[in-house]
Amino acid sequence: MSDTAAVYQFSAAQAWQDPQWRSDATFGVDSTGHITAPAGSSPAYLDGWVLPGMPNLHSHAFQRAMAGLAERRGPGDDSFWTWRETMYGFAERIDPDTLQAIAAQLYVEMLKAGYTHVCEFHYLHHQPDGTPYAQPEAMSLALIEAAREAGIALTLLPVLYMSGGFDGRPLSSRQRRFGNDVDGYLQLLANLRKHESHDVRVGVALHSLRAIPEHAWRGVVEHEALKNGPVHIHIAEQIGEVQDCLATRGARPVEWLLDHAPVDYRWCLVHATHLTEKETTQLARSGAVAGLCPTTEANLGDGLFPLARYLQEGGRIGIGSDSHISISPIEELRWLEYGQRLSTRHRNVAARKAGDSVGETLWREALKGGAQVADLPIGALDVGKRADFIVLDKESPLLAARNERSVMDSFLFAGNLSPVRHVMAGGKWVMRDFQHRDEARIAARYRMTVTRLAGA
Ligand code: NGQ
Ligand code: ZN
Repeated sequence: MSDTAAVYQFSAAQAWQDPQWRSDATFGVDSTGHITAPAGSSPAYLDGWVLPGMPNLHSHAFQRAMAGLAERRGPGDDSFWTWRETMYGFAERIDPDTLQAIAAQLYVEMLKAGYTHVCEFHYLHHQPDGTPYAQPEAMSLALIEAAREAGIALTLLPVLYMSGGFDGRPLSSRQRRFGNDVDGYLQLLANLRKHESHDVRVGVALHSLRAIPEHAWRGVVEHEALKNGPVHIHIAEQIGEVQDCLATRGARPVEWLLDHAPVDYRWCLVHATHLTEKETTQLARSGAVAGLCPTTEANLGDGLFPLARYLQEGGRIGIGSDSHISISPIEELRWLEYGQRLSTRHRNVAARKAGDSVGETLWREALKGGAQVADLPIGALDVGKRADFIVLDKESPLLAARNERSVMDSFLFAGNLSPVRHVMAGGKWVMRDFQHRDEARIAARYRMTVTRLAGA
């Protein structure tokens, strides 16, 4: 079979081909897992609503295993920073095998929820005391292996992490395993790029302005071999970070970044919660993507992103499940909109003009922004894109009597039982009839692993 031989032909009852549903859609899938033009042979019928799978643009896989373990009140005022201490304590116990077991389970759950791709913002590089593993990229390889087991596309973003605060202080003992100097980091990237494939892309991540000394980031972002790839960074998530940045650099985090770095379509600014109106407009016009993680941002008490103004200025967004307190593109998008309704006391905030559907607007924008910073051909049911799609259950009572105008809003706002019935990722059926192809084995290994972690 040649590389371009069609291995599937489909026709779909209804397929989302931006900007609308099409009832006559037909397409093929080749042996590399990409969409081709239909080739005429009798197609298999996809009896349901067919949507491009959602890219998840921000994940720290290991945090899934501590979801729900930081919801009990501590001795003082709980905050992002006290949660971070709990998280650091948990991170110390993760090794390559436990990481693979946790990540594979997480990625199965993502696929079942409708994510067909994940950007892994990965900073647990070394052993807990900071010593490299015998194979220095062992933790990254565990993530690649987990993605392969689950069948999800991966943009692996090894993270550069150098200092413990804006004042340039060294890493704390609990941060040592995150650290690399620029040369070590570039070597890690070079080693990992050998593992790139149709399913795996490697990009750059800078942990945050507080973790990268001013002199260091340029050598990475402007490095010849990395010049065209994505660059992700956490930014302006917490007020404390804004204040520290003002105190040490005389500017707010996003203001500083826009002034000093070549922020453009390659960049994903994760959270970007605390923005002035000027920053909001400038970020929107930069072409970068705001990486919004509404359930984590709510869980950690971050604040609300100024969505209405940002979209009005043409800003690009994508969604991430970040700490994995929830794994559901529906819930991320729903809370993105609900946060705005609660704070502005208006409805249908994300929709741009009269007649627009909020559900369609959000799904469409998150597909586009996620694909942009994933650096893989995803996010649309078009020829040449990865065959990454989900089929909503046409038997679901939720979708009864829904049509092209209403189905996306019912899917996003009204469902608590997910109607995602089948999932194809990279041309392979990873979920059929609500069942992932390897979910029993992966879940059993996950249970054993977290039970062992809990006893350790
Ligand atoms: C992280 N997570 O790197 O896992 C961060 C917390 C930090 C979120 N910000 C640690 N959601 O920002 O220093
Ligand atoms: Zn994060």
